[in-house]
Amino acid sequence: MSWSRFGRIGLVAMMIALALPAQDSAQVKAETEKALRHFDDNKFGLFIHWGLYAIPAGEWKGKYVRGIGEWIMFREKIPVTEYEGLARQFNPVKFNGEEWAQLAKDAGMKYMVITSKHHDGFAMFGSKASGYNIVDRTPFKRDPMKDLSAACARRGLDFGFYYSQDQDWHEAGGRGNNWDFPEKRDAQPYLNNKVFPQVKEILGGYGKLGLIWFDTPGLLSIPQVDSLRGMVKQLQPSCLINSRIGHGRGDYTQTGDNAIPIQVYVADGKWEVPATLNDTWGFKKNDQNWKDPRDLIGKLADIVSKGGNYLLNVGPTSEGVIPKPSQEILRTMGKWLAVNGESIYGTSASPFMINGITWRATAKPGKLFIHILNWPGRSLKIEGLESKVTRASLLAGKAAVKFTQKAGMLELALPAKAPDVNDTVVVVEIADSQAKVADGHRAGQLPARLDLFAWESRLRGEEVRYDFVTQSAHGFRRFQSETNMLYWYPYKALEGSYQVELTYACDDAVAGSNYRLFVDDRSKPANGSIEGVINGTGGKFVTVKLPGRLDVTKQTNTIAFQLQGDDKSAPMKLRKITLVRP
Ligand code: FHN
Repeated sequence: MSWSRFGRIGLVAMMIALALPAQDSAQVKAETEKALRHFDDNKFGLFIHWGLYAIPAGEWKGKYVRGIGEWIMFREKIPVTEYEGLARQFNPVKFNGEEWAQLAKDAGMKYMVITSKHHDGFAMFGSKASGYNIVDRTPFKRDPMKDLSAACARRGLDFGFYYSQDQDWHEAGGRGNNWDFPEKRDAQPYLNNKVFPQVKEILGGYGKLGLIWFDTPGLLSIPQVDSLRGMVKQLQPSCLINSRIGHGRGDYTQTGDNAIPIQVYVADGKWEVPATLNDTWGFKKNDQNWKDPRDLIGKLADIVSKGGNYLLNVGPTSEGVIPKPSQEILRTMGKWLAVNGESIYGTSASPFMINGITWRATAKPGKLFIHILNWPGRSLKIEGLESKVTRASLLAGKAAVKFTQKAGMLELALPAKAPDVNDTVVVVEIADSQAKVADGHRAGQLPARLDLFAWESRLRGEEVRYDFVTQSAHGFRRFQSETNMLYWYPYKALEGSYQVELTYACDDAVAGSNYRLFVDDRSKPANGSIEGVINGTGGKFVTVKLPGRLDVTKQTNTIAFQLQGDDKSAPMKLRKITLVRP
């Protein structure tokens, strides 16, 4: 056999070997699967973004900096020598690990993930691998992660670390800082000298970790990612790894930021939504756009009903204080969970396809929990349940709920007003262990007309807001960066070609902007868009048929809506888009 032929075969074989995930041992597989079941039962966790960026807190040299607060070094191209100076000011004298862990507990959260090193390269733990850390470079001089991990353990909360394994704006070998380090980077020395040693430190110094939350894997190679995974699993086999380690080497899928799949999503196993309470991860003193607890409790039910976990973020100040509005929101969620937690923890995904925002379902053997998010009035009709209903009752207070069930239609008799405007849960007991649902109504199927409400979208931008009264989003201002948009996330659920209807309201005085509704699958420029003009509606909600088609594929990452050109019609109120199969 000639060398060239052997060479080619050998090269292909090597490429296949490199592309295949390095195999976990049987022990690692077993520990990972057990940890995933526990993670799935947990459902709800606290994310914490805490670092030097809490000092500028969204402002640099007297100027407000748009966008997420922890990216200020990048957005303002702050030189390393200047940004490092923040460490000398960082002295979180009000930090109290017991209080932070208790807040997570009071919120009904079961795990915590905190930034050990974000993209700015600064370690928030005592690191021997890099002197650029909170113990060696700040007046605080101690490791807050020791307190926090111990406080979580005392409360039975799983503890995990966020770690940015590729972006590092402090190091020449890290990715992202081309204003101090314009030359081409070689990642390997950076991995060998900082990433691997630091990940080993966080795995060895803070007890049993529930997970390591890697982020923005960027340009790391498959062997580099495999080395990272291998080290984690060798040191703590039960430590879960999220998909942002890269190259499909995670144990569970990390959705996009604030990105919720629009249907039940179980095809790829376990997943988790990282989400903010306002518009930033790291503290910004001017970001007071706090989400309504009703929105967040509804999102928790929505995510869990689709098979996911909810990782909700706080950004503490440079003094070590979690902003009061964040605390209040989380405690409100905790109060709801204290009464309704049975409908969240340890449940499985809805057996029904999803269409609309009136209700969601979670399940346990012999039971369905119907989460009523938008009160329908004196009755709620649920089509397609074939299992016999034996009893219905309010989860809070246990009062019986009258119902009828005939010809595949379950009708629940409801009080005139919602007992709990955040989410009223009705327990529907059924004769089967697993609910039987009629064809055409099952999770994984789609209706001929699918409503995608603004509430189900990610509101991206600092001006766009959701209004519960009109069930619509408004504030579609346009900016160079962080322009205001809505994103819906198919996550493989929507393949097809659709006509689209738009339901919106727009005062005549502000009508006239152009809009664009488009699909984006990242791999190439948006591969399908519908454009038109926002016409006046006299301020009333109307539904209009849009020209053209929207083609959604398995690769489609988002369906997006934005104004384009000018933003005169920014105050328009968008309630929903409807995808119509022709
Ligand atoms: O760039 C980071 C960002 O700062 C933040 O940490 C989020 C959290 O999911 N992750 C990356 C952006 O997706």
